[in-house]
Amino acid sequence: MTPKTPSYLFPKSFTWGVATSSFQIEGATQEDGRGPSIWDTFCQQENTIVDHSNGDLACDHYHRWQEDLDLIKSLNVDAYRFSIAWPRVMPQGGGEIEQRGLDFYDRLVDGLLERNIDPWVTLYHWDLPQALQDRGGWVSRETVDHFIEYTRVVCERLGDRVAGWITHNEPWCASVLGHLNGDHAPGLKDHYAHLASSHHLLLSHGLAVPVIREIVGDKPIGITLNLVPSVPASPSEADAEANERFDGFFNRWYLDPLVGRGYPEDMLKRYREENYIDDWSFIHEGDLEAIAEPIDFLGINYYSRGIIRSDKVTETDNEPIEVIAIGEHTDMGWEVYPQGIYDLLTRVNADYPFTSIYITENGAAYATGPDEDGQIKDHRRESYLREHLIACHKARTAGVPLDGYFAWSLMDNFEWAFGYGKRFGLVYVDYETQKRTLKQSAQWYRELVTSRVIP
Ligand code: IFM
Repeated sequence: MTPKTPSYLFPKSFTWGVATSSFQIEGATQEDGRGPSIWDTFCQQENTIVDHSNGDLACDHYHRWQEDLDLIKSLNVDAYRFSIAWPRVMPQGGGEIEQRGLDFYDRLVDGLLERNIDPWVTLYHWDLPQALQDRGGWVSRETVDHFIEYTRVVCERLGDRVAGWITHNEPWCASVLGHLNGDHAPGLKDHYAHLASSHHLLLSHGLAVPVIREIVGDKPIGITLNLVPSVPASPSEADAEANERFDGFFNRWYLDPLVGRGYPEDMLKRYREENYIDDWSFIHEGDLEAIAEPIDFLGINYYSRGIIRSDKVTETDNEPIEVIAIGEHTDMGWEVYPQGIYDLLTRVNADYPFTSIYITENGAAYATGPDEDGQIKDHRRESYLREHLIACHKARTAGVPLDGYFAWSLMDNFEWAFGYGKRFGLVYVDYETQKRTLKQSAQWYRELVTSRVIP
């Protein structure tokens, strides 16, 4: 008898979605009263974006949103995760509210509901108003207060219709890439800025949760972390230690305080021993309790794993970095490692008490464009998604409360410091004409979400 091919069926209640973020797709950076964000400023600086591009036009989603919602509808997904551009809603970060900015998101939310798609909102996906950066940005505690003010404004306007709320996207990126190695806006390279910003991002999350809850009621509220499962490159003690440190630096620094464990002791000890910073006064009494405000779900973004070597450390901060030496890679240079999403999900579930988990991003950059017939045969993306989803299915079978999956990304877009060269979309964007074309992976994804079985 030939063995039966396993069937990977997901329940009806499982949420299937696609994701984007404001700065990466909207364009229209100077329209309808939007204030500048730190990414507008960063793009204007020299040697920040590899192709010297910016977000001025991006995917022109601000004008083409109806067409884009039709595209999402054509994928048959349950949900769309997008972020709100803070400087569109509050151009100065606080105080004055720009109604035209709020109106845009109001129309977007209604447009989704008309198409029977659940809107999932991320409040902060890195486009901080420049006016707040001028006063210290996330290094300053004042930004926490403004985030709460902004959160309230958005929830009061959209809270009756949004299905799920995410406070922050990937605070590791905002604090480390933005404040420690300078690859992202605001481009700082400073130890104090790294830790103070990470603390203020987490604090603003914790303080925002009850505010959101008070306004939106029982809708799910969470935060999204980019997590990297890692292994030592060799059995040496030094690599094992580097791996432990990497895990503390990348994963536990964000996970532990969210569940009331405070910052990891081993990391605090290391930072103290190395005199990493000498002023910890940014942590006030009560902050750790505030960060640990219970949430309804944890959002996880997974792309690849880390293989850690003690002799490979980052220039600015002596942190171990992952060495990717084996296997197939995406255009980002990231190893394709589907087992990692299983390892990560089961580890988070074993070590932390989250009762619901969503994969809020997963996907791959491949530049595949249209062939002579105009077809985009992105087999590698389809296979990447398929293998990762099989691993997600296995994680569910192993008891992980994984309740949904959002593919990154709906369409090709501005990939931060890499500009427009890295294409993560299920939908191909011709940046000259702004024409959108479904890739083969999009058609595969539609089949999956329609049948709820991995094809
Ligand atoms: O494009 C980004 C997204 O903004 C945040 N998560 C990772 C993606 C791919 O790098």
